[in-house]
Amino acid sequence: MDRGDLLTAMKQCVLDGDVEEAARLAELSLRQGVPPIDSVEKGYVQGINEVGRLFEAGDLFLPELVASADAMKAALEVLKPWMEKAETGRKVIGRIVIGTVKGDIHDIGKSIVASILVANGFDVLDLGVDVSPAAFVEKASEFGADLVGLSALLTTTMPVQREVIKALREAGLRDRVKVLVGGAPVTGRWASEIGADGYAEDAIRAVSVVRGVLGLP
Ligand code: B1M
Repeated sequence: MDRGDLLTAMKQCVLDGDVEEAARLAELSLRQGVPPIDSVEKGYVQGINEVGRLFEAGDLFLPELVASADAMKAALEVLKPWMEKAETGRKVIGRIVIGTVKGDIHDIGKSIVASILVANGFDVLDLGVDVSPAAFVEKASEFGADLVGLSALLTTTMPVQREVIKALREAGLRDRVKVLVGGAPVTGRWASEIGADGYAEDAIRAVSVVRGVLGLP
């Protein structure tokens, strides 16, 4: 299968919610030397974005959305170690605590961002989903984080990003812990409005934004 066909098949298996096929294609892409981030962004993500559009239009329902997310996650499980391995052997250049904010269980994008940051030399503590402001504060302090990354996929959970920033300020951590926000509904304008230090549209951009925010060369 050539690379174009492989990426198309990746998109299709997410649309079909086909978990086995998603994992099989991920293995195949590794054998064929396709960079894992290309498989994710140019293959599987195209499928889940299309699923989102169909769901919004009412042409697809929650069980199908769940099946597609499961297929996406099966592929990520295969690709994650390879994404994180891409640039190993470098020293740790920063410590990051990341999570999806309280009330929100979307974790696919956040996990991709976490893996790409690991691959680029950051020590990343992933708190998972539905993380409260208090938990972000506690873990950022314990971990000695330079930056906290907040993912939100729902318009209703975006305000929790602001609450985390407030909680960091109240805990006296805000002057030494930077904040990056992201997630499909989040914008640069929103980031400025809530006083975040940075916003990244996708995982690749997150790396350069984090480097900039932390003043790394
Ligand atoms: Co949900 N969902 N969902 N969902 N879901 C959306 C977000 C939605 C836009 C779909 C739609 O209607 N078109 C809609 C939100 C509408 C809104 O808020 N206005 C929606 C809804 C309504 C819901 C439920 C309420 C549905 C229901 O129950 N009736 C429910 C809410 C549950 C909850 O969180 N409380 C729900 C549930 C689910 C599933 C569980 C079925 C599943 C998630 C499974 C999982 O994550 N484990 C799911 C999915 C899969 C989606 C869509 C289709 C895809 C999300 C995704 O994984 N995208 C989504 C539609 C969409 O976003 N287009 C949708 C792929 C991923 C790679 O992209 O997450 O955007 P993304 O991440 C990108 C960038 O945004 C960025 O980098 C990533 C990689 O490039 N990024 C960051 C993300 N986080 C970042 C953090 C950073 C920096 C960059 O720094 C810290």
